[in-house]
Amino acid sequence: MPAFTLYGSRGSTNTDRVRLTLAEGGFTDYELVLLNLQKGEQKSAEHMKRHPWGKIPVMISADGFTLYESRAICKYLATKYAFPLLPANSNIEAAAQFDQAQCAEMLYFAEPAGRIGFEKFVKRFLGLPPDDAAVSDALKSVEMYFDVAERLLHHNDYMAGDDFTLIDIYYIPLIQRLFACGYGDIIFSREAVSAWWDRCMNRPAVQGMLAADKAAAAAAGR
Ligand SMILES: N[C@@H](CCC(=O)N[C@@H](CS)C(=O)NCC(=O)O)C(=O)O
Repeated sequence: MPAFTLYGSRGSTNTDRVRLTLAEGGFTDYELVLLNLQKGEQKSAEHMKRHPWGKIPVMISADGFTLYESRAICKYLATKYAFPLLPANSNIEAAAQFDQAQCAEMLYFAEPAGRIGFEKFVKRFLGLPPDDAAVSDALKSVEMYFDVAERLLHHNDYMAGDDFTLIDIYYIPLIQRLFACGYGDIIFSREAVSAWWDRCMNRPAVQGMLAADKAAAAAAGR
């Protein structure tokens, strides 16, 4: 029996955040159950028992422990299986900087970047036109975000300090979504941000997962 089941969806940035964490930890003893969001499977009575807001991802351990919210799942798994992606608990300052970096990522980056992904990517699958005003507003916020990140990354190699952590993983799926929407220049036009992105993308586990996903999508004709 696998250690846990991860309920997710193909092409879900929040699911990919957890999958990247597992890939970085070299952890494969889990079952991935894919829900079809277009069919509304995340709102089924069965799934609503796992996630009170009817969303993915959710993980349920072999002994029934259930957890939702991608970042909480990533942190739980990294702690439980000792993935080297968290600051040492004994280093109170590093742990506080990690929390600070997580808040910045979640509130100042993921919120507007997620809006762009929804307007330009998800709506295409729903057959709906993007709200251009919402996109341009969110783009301004993301540009401003990376202006600040550019200054910070001149002093730190990674988003939470000197080491690659979960925080860097948290960015990857939504930045890839920005690339898919044609906004890669937000990253490439900033020297330190671009160098940080290369460091993240050149990690063997990240490369391996992205290559496998690309091959699977090509095989499925997506
Ligand atoms: N903050 C949540 C966001 C979860 C979320 O919005 N998931 C999306 C898929 S990426 C979803 O379930 N959408 C379907 C819906 O809201 O019905 C997390 O980090 O897990």
